[in-house]
Amino acid sequence: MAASVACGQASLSCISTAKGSKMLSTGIFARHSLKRFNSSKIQATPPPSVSDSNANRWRKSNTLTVYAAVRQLTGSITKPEGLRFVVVAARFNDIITKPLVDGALEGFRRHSVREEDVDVIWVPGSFEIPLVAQTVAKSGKYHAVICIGAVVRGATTHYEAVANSASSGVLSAGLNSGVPCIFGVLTCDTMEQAMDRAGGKVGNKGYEAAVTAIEMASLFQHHLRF
Ligand code: INI
Repeated sequence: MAASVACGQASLSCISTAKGSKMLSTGIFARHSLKRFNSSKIQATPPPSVSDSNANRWRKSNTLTVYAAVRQLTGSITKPEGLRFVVVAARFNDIITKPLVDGALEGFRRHSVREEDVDVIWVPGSFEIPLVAQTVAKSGKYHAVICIGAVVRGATTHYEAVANSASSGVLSAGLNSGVPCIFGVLTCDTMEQAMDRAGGKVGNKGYEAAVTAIEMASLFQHHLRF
């Protein structure tokens, strides 16, 4: 049983259909008037800013087919109870990695992860992250590992080697352990770009990594235990 719902940038939420089954809706879906064609097919009305001649194009590009009987599994970032995390951080370029770690800890705090459920391990450089990440991931003590480093092209000739080793190594750590290993290693051309992402104008990638870790840990804990 398929249903068409409007799809916008707003986050997904659930509504009930006439038959009581759950369907996904979006902010646009909620904001604009709805026509119910049958128990499962729903269409949103374009907002007033969309002209009549563009209305059909709007409907087409803002419509997502949702199958009411298909389960949509996703992790939660609002219920971190019982989840434990470890941050593996590189000291190299610590002018960048310290604020990234702070950002990650702030991300945990703001999402109600208790301080005692987070450990931080420091390693010399980003090249050392994957082995430690894999070791802690396999320990069974944590539900997700956050890897934090800063590889800056301008500062090294072996940028490619360190950056590639860190990214493929963190990927392997996750695949080999079955525990989410989140890639919070910045790979930037300049120090300025790195600073922009460590609490500067582009935000804090450590904070984002923490939120990703919570969602992935929750997804595995609640939906992927086969
Ligand atoms: N480590 C980093 O985390 N970032 C870098 O930019 C970097 N540079 O520029 O070389 C770096 N090098 C150290 C590397 O990670 C290892 O610690 C070292 O090679 C010893 O294995």
